[in-house]
Amino acid sequence: MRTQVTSSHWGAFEVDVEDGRIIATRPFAEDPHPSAIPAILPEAVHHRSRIARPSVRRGWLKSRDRGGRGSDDFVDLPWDEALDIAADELDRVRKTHGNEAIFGGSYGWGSAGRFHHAQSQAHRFLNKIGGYVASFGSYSTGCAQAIMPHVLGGPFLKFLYEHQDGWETICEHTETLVMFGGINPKNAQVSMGGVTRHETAHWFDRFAEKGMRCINVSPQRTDAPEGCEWIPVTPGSDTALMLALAYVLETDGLTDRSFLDRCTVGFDRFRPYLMGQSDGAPKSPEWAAPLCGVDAQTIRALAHRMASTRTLITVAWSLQRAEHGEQPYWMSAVLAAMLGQVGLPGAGVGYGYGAIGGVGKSFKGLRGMTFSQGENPVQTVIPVARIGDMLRNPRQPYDFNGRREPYPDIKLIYWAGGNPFHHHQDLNALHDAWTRPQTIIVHDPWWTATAKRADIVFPATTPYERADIGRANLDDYMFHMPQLIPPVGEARDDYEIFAALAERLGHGEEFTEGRSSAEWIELLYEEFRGLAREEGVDVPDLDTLRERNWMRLPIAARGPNRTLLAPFREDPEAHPLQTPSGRIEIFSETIEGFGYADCPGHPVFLPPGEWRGTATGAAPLHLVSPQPGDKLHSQLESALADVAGARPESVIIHPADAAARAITTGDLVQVFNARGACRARAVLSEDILQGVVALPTGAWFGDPGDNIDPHGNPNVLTRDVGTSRLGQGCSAHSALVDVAPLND
Ligand SMILES: Nc1nc2c(c(=O)[nH]1)N[C@H]1C(S)=C(S)[C@@H](COP(=O)(O)OP(=O)(O)OC[C@H]3O[C@@H](n4cnc5c(=O)[nH]c(N)nc54)[C@H](O)[C@@H]3O)O[C@H]1N2
Ligand SMILES: Nc1nc2c(c(=O)[nH]1)N[C@H]1C(S)=C(S)[C@@H](COP(=O)(O)OP(=O)(O)OC[C@H]3O[C@@H](n4cnc5c(=O)[nH]c(N)nc54)[C@H](O)[C@@H]3O)O[C@H]1N2
Ligand SMILES: [Mo]
Repeated sequence: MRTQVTSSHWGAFEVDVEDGRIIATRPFAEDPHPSAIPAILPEAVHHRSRIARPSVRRGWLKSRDRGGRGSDDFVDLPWDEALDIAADELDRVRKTHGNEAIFGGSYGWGSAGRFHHAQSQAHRFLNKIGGYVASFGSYSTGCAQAIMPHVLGGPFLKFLYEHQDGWETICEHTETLVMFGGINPKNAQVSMGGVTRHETAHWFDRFAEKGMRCINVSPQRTDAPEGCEWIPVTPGSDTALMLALAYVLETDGLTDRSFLDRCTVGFDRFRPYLMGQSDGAPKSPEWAAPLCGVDAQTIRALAHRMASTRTLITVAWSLQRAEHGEQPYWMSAVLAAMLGQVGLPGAGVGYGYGAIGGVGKSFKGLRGMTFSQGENPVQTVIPVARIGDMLRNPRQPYDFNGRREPYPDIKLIYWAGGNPFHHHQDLNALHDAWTRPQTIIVHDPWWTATAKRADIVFPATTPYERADIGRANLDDYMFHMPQLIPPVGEARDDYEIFAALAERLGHGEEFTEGRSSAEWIELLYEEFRGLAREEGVDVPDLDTLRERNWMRLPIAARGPNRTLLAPFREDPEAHPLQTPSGRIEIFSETIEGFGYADCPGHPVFLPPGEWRGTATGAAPLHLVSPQPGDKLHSQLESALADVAGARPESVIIHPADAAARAITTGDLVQVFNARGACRARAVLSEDILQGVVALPTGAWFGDPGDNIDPHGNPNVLTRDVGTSRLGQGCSAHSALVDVAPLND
């Protein structure tokens, strides 16, 4: 038996290997709160749901049929034959319809590892063969990435990862932490590319010792660690609550006028709306209370507390993964500006603490170790969550952040490293839209719902079957991720698959530049080493790292560090924001100029199409579909689903809502609305607001014949609409459903 360490999106862990099989995993010794996710790895990696061989769908192979996706069987083919077929098809499509007919956004998390990053591999390959239609943003923060540059300037992700206050700063200075959507250590288990030391829970212990007041404003108590106060709030109503807090500041003389004058523009254009002069509705606590479910007295007391103490407002990403998700993001910045504490350590506003483990950590940035994707000759880009819309409406115009463009007419979809039949909303509608392209090619290690709905499927290796380097910008460890086992079945690395296709299409040399993956890793690593040296960080050579398996980089910031917007606060003339005015934009002429009713020139409360305010007898409950605690998205699901009693997935429901439906804990239920239905197992809890149910994402979507999804995938229920014409993000958290008992 041999034991080595590897890294993953959910952290580092030790792996025991015997006779070419992973037999056990154990926590990494330096991780104070290791994730339990890797425990299922031995079962998952060797699971019967692994794709054994290249597979081509029978109906497509015979007659280019498009209707049988998801129900047809597959023909196993030798690699060379399957690669020939895929290359011929790519060539046919690019010659007949142009590369604008190839959608290669290929969104998804895939696996960690600097070189074998499936999405980058796919993009590089498609660029080399003439380009592809790309996608912008993410399901995580797509809407925020569109709205926040108008408000605070700068790429939003740079703010988030490089400038926001670190945990040390918060611990030292913050007195009141107001968390819209909570800060959940369950989600902080993972981080893009890896998080080695899981520390979020530990920071909350420190906050408690210090006597910091931590207030979780969320439909679920469990969205923040135990010991935090809980203000239950109706999903989709946070902007109303923030407006009422702003109203109290303004009417009780607590607005920081001098900060607004120095550092913001447009308060005078916003104030008439806040005070109700422009629409006859003062945004008072009495106005907000019935909308958000928080009583007026609580709102007043919270506003006073926020104005009289060092207060940090944090907003979870989930709030913008909802219809009109632009508004709570914009309004939280306005509220922070009115409090006048923006730019002070431990105060102001921050986004996505706890969403992933890396947010709040501060490290010296090190560049390098990215596999170049090259240039995309095709200019067409769609907002990532509009894929269903795109497939349904070829050549039809749509709006996005001030531009109006037609959707491309897609004939071929290429996906490697993502699972759209996990991540997209309204999966039954996506299944129908998915019949429109002529050809779908997918790489995945497992027979996911997406692989099952493809025409050509290539089995990809997992990270345990190839060597790589593990390193993330939000982490201070670096790993040589060894090849632990031989490829399972006939799986090949994404790189090998793309190299073979590029070769057949006459671009082999451009794709590989004559290098094997080992040579690429060596090259990327040496580049990184050189750049690190320039930053004064010594990194050993690759052989040494391979020998050591892992190392900690001396890049952690010491002591209280980073404060968001401190130089700007100090001197807004000398350090302007990258907004048109150089200030925080409470009113945006740019956005006003777009003329969007669903995102006007200043923040407003716009109720979602589906929320408690529009609840009907047919769909009376608000569904939130958070990330799963036991895994990353849909990954490792096939093995988890084997555990007795694990599926269908659990739905959390308030005891009063359950009683009205004669449901008790453990009952098999169906969750349903006009878009679809899924099975679930009821869990009664007082920790969720009455009228709301929570069903995590990640259960594998079933087969086309199922009229009720067997495992509990919430995306059969969610609505496929953009957040607004501005952000066009994903609106997963805005959906109404009902729940009913089922016979077991
Ligand atoms: N209802 C609802 N839906 C949501 C959300 C929500 O909150 N609610 N959240 C959204 C968010 S924020 C996100 S980020 C998405 C996540 O959606 P995805 O990122 O698409 O989900 P994953 O399950 O991580 O998909 C990764 C796929 O890559 C495969 N894979 C892993 N390693 C490799 C590899 O080396 N090569 C190849 N070829 N494949 C590999 C895995 O097997 C898996 O099928 O879901 C979104 N969907
Ligand atoms: N274990 C694990 N961790 C993960 C992931 C995973 O799959 N598994 N995925 C990662 C990814 S890709 C992402 S993007 C992040 C996502 O991180 P987040 O966006 O923060 O996470 P969610 O789980 O979607 O939502 C968090 C909570 O928001 C609350 N919520 C929903 N709607 C509203 C609302 O309108 N108002 C308020 N106040 N609260 C609301 C819900 O109760 C929900 O539990 O998580 C990351 N972390
Ligand atoms: Mo995400």
